[in-house]
Amino acid sequence: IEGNKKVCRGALVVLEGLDRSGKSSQCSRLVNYFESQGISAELWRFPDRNTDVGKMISAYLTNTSQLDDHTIHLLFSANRWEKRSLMETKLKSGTTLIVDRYSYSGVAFSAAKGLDIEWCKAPEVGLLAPDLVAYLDIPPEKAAERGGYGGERYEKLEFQKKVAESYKALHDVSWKSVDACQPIEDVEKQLQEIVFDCVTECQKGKKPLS
Ligand code: T5A
Ligand code: NA
Repeated sequence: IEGNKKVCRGALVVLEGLDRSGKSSQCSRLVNYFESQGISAELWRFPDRNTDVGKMISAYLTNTSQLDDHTIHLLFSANRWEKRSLMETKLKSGTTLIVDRYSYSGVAFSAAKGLDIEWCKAPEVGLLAPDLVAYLDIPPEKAAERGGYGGERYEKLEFQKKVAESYKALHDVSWKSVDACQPIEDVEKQLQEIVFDCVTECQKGKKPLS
């Protein structure tokens, strides 16, 4: 006999934006906020540099290895696929996941190199769909001023301008944009409101996980 246990799942929340838009800062603030509200939440990030695939990605990003553009694209995607089932288990057990970059980074960065956007999207099909995508909106020039770019492969103004264009092409009405040029606490407040609404919707169990 199937039980009729009430489903109370976690929300899959994704933060996207250019390098230095403030994603990592805001992701940790969000997790702290939800924990203070008694809501179970975890911080996730892609690339996850700890797996074998993640180590290959990290070597590429730090310019210690060279890879064909298609190859690195598929590795970024594989890095999400290797975490998919754990992601599903966590969400079903009621944990909200605050994810620092996801498929949109994968598509936006590879498309910025000139790869066909439909080709870029294909390996992402079948990954879990986010309940919310929050976009930290900042002009590339402003982002470049923040703390200085490190030495990683994509941290160059000209390339970030192209990434901004690809993000624009991916943006749909369901995305929530936040002005990432505001003081860090103001961005935090706005994100809290947007994300809290999404988390409570998911907890009611009305939105199936897809
Ligand atoms: N990538 C990623 C792909 O090509 N394909 C993929 O599929 C994926 C998943 C690594 C690279 O990989 C690419 C994209 C990236 O180029 P990463 O490891 O996420 O991705 O990159 P990081 O270098 O860790 O992080 P970012 O550069 O993206 O920075 P964040 O997380 O956006 O910004 P954050 O929070 O670290 O803040 C940056 C600085 O700004 C300050 C912070 O204190 C910090 O100094 N700051 C603010 N200053 C003023 N006002 C505010 N509101 C501020 N918010 C933050
Ligand atoms: Na980051």
